[in-house]
Amino acid sequence: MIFNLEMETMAREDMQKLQFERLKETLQRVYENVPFHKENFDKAGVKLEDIQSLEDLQKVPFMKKTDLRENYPFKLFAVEMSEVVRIHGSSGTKGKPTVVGYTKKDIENWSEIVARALCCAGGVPGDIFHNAYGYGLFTGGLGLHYGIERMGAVAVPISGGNTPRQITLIEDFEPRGIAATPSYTLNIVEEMKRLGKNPRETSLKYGIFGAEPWSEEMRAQLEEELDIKAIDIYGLSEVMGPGVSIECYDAQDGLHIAEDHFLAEIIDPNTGEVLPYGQEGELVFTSLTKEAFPVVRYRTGDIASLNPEPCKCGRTSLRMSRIKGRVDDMLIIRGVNVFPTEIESVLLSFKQLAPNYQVVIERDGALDRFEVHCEVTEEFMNQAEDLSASPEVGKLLKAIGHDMKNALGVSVVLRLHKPNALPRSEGKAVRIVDNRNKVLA
Ligand code: DLL
Repeated sequence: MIFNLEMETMAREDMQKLQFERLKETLQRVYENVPFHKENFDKAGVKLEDIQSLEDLQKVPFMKKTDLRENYPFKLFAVEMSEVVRIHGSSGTKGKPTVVGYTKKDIENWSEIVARALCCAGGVPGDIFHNAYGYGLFTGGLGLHYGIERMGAVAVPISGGNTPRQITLIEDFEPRGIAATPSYTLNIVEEMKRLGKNPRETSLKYGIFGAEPWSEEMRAQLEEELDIKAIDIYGLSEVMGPGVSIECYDAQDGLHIAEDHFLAEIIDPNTGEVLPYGQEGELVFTSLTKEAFPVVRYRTGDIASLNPEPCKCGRTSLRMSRIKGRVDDMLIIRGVNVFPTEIESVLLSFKQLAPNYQVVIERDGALDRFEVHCEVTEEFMNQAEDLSASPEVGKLLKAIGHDMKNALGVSVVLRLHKPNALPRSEGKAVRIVDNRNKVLA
């Protein structure tokens, strides 16, 4: 182990003391340097002296994604541009992109956070590491890259796409670790099989998967197909990028938060009230060390819960559950709340289905109609021959429908497709297609 685990194994009171010291510094820095934060404090009637404990942070108003858009591009930066060495951001599919910045020190901290995360996930110095996250404004590629180098491993900066070449390089370079979105990794697996190769026979031992919601069933499938440990890594550009939290190789039981850098809260997304450990709600983060782009009570939109129990790996850090989904991606089907990951769990328990699906929402008069589109595997297709007529298909649809109803509490309309009929992603998979406001040409 190249890092001492001091920060990850600290007694909780000591960690909370450290967090409080860093919180005070952060709040002072943003109050003095970012008009948005000063206004937020002043409007809420909160003074810096009012924050005398970690709990007092609850007096401070939240920050939301819209605040980033309204302050586009650099108005939330807390340092002069001359101190900024890197910019990242979102693709901006909904209006203006969101932009974040890093100082030299921020990049050093982030690299160390990711290196620590990789060690937690089973990485060791000397590993060759295949990094198939996209390089660019997205934080996945470069975020992982700097951490791989900082750990003392060899980064293969392949980025996303060109799947046959990914496979060639995995064969030739013999990496021990791989990082990509879970959905893209399954596309690589699919392509390997198409090329007549056995994905279980690669040199890979562990995979660092995140950037999109994924289920336990998806983990089981990745581990089985590639004969690796599939580790969940979480992060978001607003807070830093990948590495905010990660599972450990030993337990794979919740994601350890890098608490010396990020303070986590869970709130009720409707009322904003802070919820106790164990309860599910929206994750909120405050950065504790960031210089260029500090965030204070940033509402992530991600649904999870927190667990303060020490882990069997020896770490004492707060763990967050796997992300169930995003608040905005929650589907309300006849009054029942459903996340795409819950649909995924049911679909992936059927061996006849490929791990690729989309939920399509259409407007049907005054009502919304939800259709779950999924693909059958090549094997099933060979057996069934014709998807519209085969009795096998009828049986399969009935069985999936039954399990969906049991798991979700509502029945959904299922549409089966031939293998490879649905679009594949090279990064984050698009699981929800919302056609309700589509203007027909
Ligand atoms: O996706 C950072 C990242 C890169 C994380 C590589 C992990 C690996 P953004 O593009 O800003 O940053 O998107 C952040 O992606 O709010 C979640 O909704 C989702 N997300 C990220 N990691 C996970 C995960 C990167 N492990 C948004 N499970 C977040 C579920 C995740 N959702």
